[in-house]
Amino acid sequence: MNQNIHIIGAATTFGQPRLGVDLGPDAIRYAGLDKALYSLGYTVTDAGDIRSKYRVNASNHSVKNETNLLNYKEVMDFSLELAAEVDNTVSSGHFPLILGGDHSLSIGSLAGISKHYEDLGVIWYDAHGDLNDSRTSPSGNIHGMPLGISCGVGDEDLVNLYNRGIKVKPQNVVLIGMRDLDEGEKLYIKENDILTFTMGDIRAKGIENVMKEALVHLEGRTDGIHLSVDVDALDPLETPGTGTPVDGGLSLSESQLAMEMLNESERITSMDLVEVNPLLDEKNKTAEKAVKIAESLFGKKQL
Ligand code: EXY
Ligand code: MN
Ligand code: MN
Ligand code: MN
Repeated sequence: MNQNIHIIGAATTFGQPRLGVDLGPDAIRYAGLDKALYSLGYTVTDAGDIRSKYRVNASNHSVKNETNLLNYKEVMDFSLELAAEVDNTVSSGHFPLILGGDHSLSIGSLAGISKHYEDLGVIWYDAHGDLNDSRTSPSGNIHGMPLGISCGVGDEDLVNLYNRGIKVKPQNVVLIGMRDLDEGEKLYIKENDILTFTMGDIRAKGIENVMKEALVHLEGRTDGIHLSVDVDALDPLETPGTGTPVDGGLSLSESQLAMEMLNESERITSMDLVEVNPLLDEKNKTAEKAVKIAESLFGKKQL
């Protein structure tokens, strides 16, 4: 594992309608992220937050463009800024740890990271596929679209953001924790043969076997793996402070085991940790779980 971690706060809320997710990066910091990683022996630097130059207010939030995309300009500008910061982080040899913020931030993080890899793998640990485009999306919320956009589907300017062309090949993607997929997403997964582990699969096989299969699938075909953890992958009993909770999710302990296995693989080259919304939380519990997930990825073992 890269011993130099660079934390980037991606304080965006424009990918979805619930205010407060832009406070996620500080909530995770206050839960002790820096100290936890430092204690594991890493060098940790923190870029502070990238914050939209647009202020959220009733007239600019949740405005649709002509193609069913909410807060399009805000998401576009933010993604460009984040992509540049992440690109610089990888160029300087650091591990980018991007704290969210809503999941639309992955448009920017993947745009910046993918410049450095020929065949980037992506593990998408989430209750949702985030594979919609403006036609399939039931909501118009761009946080339901970042993986689709990164795979080359949807709005042309978002797809070609920062560097032209697709950022991730669908065959290099693994979905884990799925339990809320829209019809268009299911079709896209099927047509592109994306390796998908639903909660049903995880209950049947166990998380250990699922992670083994995921790593075997990405072996050989990828030259780096980006891990995108949406805290709503966990059950809402564990992580209530998030905007789109779905019952029947992963436990903390299963997630820690999954992260430990990724640590042991030594294949993870960047990470997003997203959708922590302290305004929806119980005493910062969700941010505390997010810190535990990060600790496990960076090598802390459960007893
Ligand atoms: N699939 C739904 C939509 O596109 O609106 C819900 C998406 C929620 C996305 C969350 C963050 O992972
Ligand atoms: Mn998500
Ligand atoms: Mn590339
Ligand atoms: Mn989600």
